Amino acid sequence: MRAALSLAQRGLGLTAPNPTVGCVIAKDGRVMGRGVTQPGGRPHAEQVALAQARAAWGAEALRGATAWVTLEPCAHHGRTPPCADALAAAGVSRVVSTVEDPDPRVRGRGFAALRAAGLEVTTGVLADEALALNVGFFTRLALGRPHVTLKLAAALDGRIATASGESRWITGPAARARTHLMRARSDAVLVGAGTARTDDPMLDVRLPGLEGRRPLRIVADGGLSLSLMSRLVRSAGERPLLLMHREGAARERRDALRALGVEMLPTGDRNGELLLSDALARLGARGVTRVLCEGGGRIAAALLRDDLVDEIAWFAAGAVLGADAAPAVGRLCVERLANAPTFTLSSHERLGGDTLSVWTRPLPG
Ligand code: AOF
Ligand code: ZN
Repeated sequence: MRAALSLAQRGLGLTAPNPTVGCVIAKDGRVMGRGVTQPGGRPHAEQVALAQARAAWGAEALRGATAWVTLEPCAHHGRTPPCADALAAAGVSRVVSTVEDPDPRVRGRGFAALRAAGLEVTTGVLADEALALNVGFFTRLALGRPHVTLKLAAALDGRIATASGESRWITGPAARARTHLMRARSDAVLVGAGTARTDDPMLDVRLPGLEGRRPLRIVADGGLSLSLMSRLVRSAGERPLLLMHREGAARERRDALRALGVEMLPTGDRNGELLLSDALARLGARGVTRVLCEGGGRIAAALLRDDLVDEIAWFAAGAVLGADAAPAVGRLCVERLANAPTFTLSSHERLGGDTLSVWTRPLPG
């Protein structure tokens, strides 16, 4: 199952709105086929692994094999026939899996179909790892919006820029490379308008072997202040760019941005502040499952205030910048500790001279 999970991990950022699933088929101690959900979400992992096993060993050899699958095999007739039926028809005699697929078309029907066909089914193996891997898929199905990770790269006192506004680079190369890996595994990368203006970021993936990843780049830019000459806008032809803006933002500006290949997402607002929950629900509806928010302080605070942060990835550098520097998170107006957003430490590691701590919150329900 660990091998199947690490196969599945390769699909993160590529399979939305579908989950990324890994499948390993083995018999007599020998691996016969491996598969991972293909880019765009199809073919499913089981189909890929079955095809590989058949090509290498012949169809007959699959009789009596065991399939290790990181999510309940599907039971619905989508654009491809159900994986549960395909496993049974191939003669696989045992399926080992993790958790139920919460897609209303599946929800236990895959396991039931396998058992009805006479296969031995074991579930619950490495269930927590399987849930963590596809947390975007599970969050979207449960809440109708993508899973949101807030990335903060800050000094030891939580400041992200000096008093004069200098912010590059607080953390070192290992932390930056990890950020690029996190981008590659996300469906979308989000920043606020202030960060887009001061950093003029590209928000692309610059890691050997992963240059082809093109997560949707999003700027929360209520008044459409983003310069037409910014690197984000200038690269909108090759890498998708979406701007969340207030419904009343200037029409000429919208037309000019659209003409440059930028997609517009008109979003409701409360006293001029974009309703990020609405915008995220719209992103969920179009299939986005994993969003990485890279700041700055204002959008970080807005997301936290509206209870929209599922995970914080906290990169800490060994500098102290002091209260005259910009904070990683803007004003939250928390008066009582009991009302502060709280997270639980899920991992902590050293990255060169910096550290990365990942803090999470359980999915409601
Ligand atoms: C599997 N194996 O590798 C994946 C599954 O639109 P469709 O027909 O491709 O179905 C999408 C649903 O299939 C998705 O919501 C989830 O329930 C399941 N994904 N199932 O057996 C896979 N990716
Ligand atoms: Zn399937």
